[in-house]
Amino acid sequence: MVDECSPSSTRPARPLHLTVDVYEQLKDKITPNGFTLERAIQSGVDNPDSGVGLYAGDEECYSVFGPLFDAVIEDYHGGYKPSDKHVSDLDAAKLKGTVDPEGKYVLSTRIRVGRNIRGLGLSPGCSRAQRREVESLVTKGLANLKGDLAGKYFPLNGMSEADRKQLVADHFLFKKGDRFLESAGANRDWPEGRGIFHNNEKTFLVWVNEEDQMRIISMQSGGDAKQVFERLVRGISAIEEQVKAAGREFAHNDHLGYIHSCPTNCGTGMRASVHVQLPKVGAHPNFKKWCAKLRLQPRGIHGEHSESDGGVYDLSNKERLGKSEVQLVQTMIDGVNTLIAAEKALA
Ligand code: ADP
Ligand code: CIR
Repeated sequence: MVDECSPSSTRPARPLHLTVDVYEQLKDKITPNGFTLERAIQSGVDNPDSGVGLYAGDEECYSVFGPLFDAVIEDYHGGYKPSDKHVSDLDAAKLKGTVDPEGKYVLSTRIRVGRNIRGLGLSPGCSRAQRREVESLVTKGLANLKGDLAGKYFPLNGMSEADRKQLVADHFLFKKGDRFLESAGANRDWPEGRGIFHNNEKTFLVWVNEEDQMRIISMQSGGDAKQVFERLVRGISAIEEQVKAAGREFAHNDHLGYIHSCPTNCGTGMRASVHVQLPKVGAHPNFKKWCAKLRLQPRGIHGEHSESDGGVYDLSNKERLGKSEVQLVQTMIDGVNTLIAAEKALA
């Protein structure tokens, strides 16, 4: 059932999925890991300006609270139905073209995916012991990576404030979760169990125990999305091998793809972004409309909920579920090139 929230001055009307019926049906249910409906909706209750307002504390939330998660997923992911199947495709050779071939507009390209390990709680619902187990398992695996993927793990606990700030300013490291993640319970015991792994060049990075247990990231200067994707795919596969060697597996199913704490990330968990200079297009009153039409999500250059700086925007694929990784990187490449053409036309 879908009703309309009453419009307020601070937020647009949008479908309400937590109806009285759904609440009554789910309010006393609990997952095997002990996660409740109350905890899943806490972020949305505390933050009425949430875009989604729902988090999973474990993989089972998606089935135990299915009537709510299914409705939110169908709404966010463009009509994705409970019977739909998600197909992954990580073949970098299929990508066509590159972003900004003239090299005039794109400053850098970054592609990240999220991964979580089956049986260990997601960030809003994991125990302290589970979080430590994730850190130990993941960092042991990362220590075995070879070649250009080899690097070092830097725990947040004990990192100097100057180093931390520099890594954040250089777009490599996450900040403490925002008010949405705080209410969701994802910041508990901060900074314990969290950290960042990176190779020497800082082109391959893994965030440990942030919003998801792992955020696997490939990034570099310029617009060679194919090279960034190719490195990411090798990284994912090397990490999966390590996870399997430890007798574990990624949380995944044929319907939701890779399971994430936020239902917006299910499927590929992938965000392929560029930092791109578009001062004229970005200032145009139709900018957001154009992005929506091109299936792009604009962000500021200091991460989600930040503002643009000097006409530079973070543009990425908006969708993550029901389309493959290759399709979504291609959406980003094609959409950004369209906006670069518009920028030239406005000049
Ligand atoms: P996520 O992509 O992991 O959902 P954020 O939007 O918060 O999270 O971005 C995390 C960090 O990555 C921020 O510092 C952001 O500026 C940086 N970032 C995102 N895209 C790019 C890019 N194309 N080039 C350089 N840094 C980027
Ligand atoms: C919201 O509902 O607005 C926040 N919980 C964030 C939703 C987007 N999810 C995300 O960036 N992972």
